[in-house]
Amino acid sequence: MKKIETHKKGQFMKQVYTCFCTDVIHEGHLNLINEARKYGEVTVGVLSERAMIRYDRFPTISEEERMEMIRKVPGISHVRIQDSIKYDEVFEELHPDVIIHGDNWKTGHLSFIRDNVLKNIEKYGGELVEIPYTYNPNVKKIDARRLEKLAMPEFRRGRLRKLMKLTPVVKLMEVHSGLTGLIVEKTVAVEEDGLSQFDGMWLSSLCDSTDRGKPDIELVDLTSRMRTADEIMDVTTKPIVMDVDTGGMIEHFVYTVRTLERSGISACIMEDKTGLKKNSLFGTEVVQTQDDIEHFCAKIRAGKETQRSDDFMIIARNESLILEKGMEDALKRCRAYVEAGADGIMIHSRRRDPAEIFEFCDTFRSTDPDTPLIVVPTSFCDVTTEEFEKHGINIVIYANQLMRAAVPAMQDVATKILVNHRSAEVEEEIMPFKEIIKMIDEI
Ligand code: SPV
Ligand code: MG
Repeated sequence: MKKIETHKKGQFMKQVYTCFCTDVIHEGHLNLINEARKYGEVTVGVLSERAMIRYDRFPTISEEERMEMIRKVPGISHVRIQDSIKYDEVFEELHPDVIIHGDNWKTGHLSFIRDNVLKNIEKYGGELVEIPYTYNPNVKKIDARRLEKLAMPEFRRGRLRKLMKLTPVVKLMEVHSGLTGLIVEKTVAVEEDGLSQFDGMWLSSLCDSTDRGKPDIELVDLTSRMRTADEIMDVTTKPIVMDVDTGGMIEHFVYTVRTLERSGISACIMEDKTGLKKNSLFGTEVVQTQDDIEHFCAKIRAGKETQRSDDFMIIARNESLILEKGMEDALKRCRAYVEAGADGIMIHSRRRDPAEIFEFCDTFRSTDPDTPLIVVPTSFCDVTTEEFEKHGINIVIYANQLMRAAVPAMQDVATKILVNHRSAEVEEEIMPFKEIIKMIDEI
């Protein structure tokens, strides 16, 4: 595309570009715009919602509202959507003479974006202007308010449904404590095509029980499970999906639904088993009883009738493949669960080969294009999110990997300290004390 050139007092003005990824305009942004105006005509890119959720926080206002907010800032000539954290398209289309940005992107994962801008400047020409990032008490307060909104129960609860519209596959990671919550909240990976992070958290019954040294048999009661949820919610903002095992008796499940939705949990996943629940990955090695369709449907219906908000989801989890009841049984049951009001279907398998999962999803999708499908690829761990997307899967849950990573690391360190009669030998492999302190933000 041809470069835009604007005339001012008989001279061509330089084209200046900056990208905003914010819900609030504060003095830092105004500073940046004032600085940008000194170089020429200013275009502001508004990072799309789709790109924002991969790179930063979930936006608290809509894309259109963010565009409108920026249009109102004096001194800006053009506002456009930037649909990727990478600037390639911006350079191809606008050929900006100047890119202006705060200097906070020189370190950490944000340096990926800076490197991408420098590569584009090498290819297309242009100049990078970096101005000191404004981070005073006022800006800090605005930032804190934004975080507070994200953590509020009503806002957090509705995010799962919003996420399913924004991203092809929602990625949830297991949490079982405030600390694991922080890890899922803050981990950002640098990939070839940009940055990525987990969309939300899975409050696994297995890991919540294991963390307490208890078996995964519905022994840890709702009050204790909610205590874990509260600790996680205290320090995070991402949406939470709660594993509610069998949901218990219908008369009890309705109370569970109220408790979960009021506290800001986005969804619960309830499995179609009854009696003494055992972990699904035991399969047929232990006695596990499947609920009958009518009773499980009645439980779903009771939950749906009880919930007060529109955004809370009750997801039905089917165990037919786990219990070797066959594909027909799985499909028949899941269709009945959707009919009863389930907001999504989790189909489980304990085979390494994903063939039965794919067959289920393809067949289910051929008659039901909309109901969200959820999988837990603990056994079929070779499958990537891109492959799941091709089979119409909407949510992927990494259900226990943080717990499984932590246990052998702790066992190894404990053994080495015993063997060496001191801790010097493990110092190299454990996190420096100063770093662990820095992980935790103080209010
Ligand atoms: C959990 O994480 O507790 C689950 C998934 O229910 S599974 O362990 O595969 O049954
Ligand atoms: Mg479980």
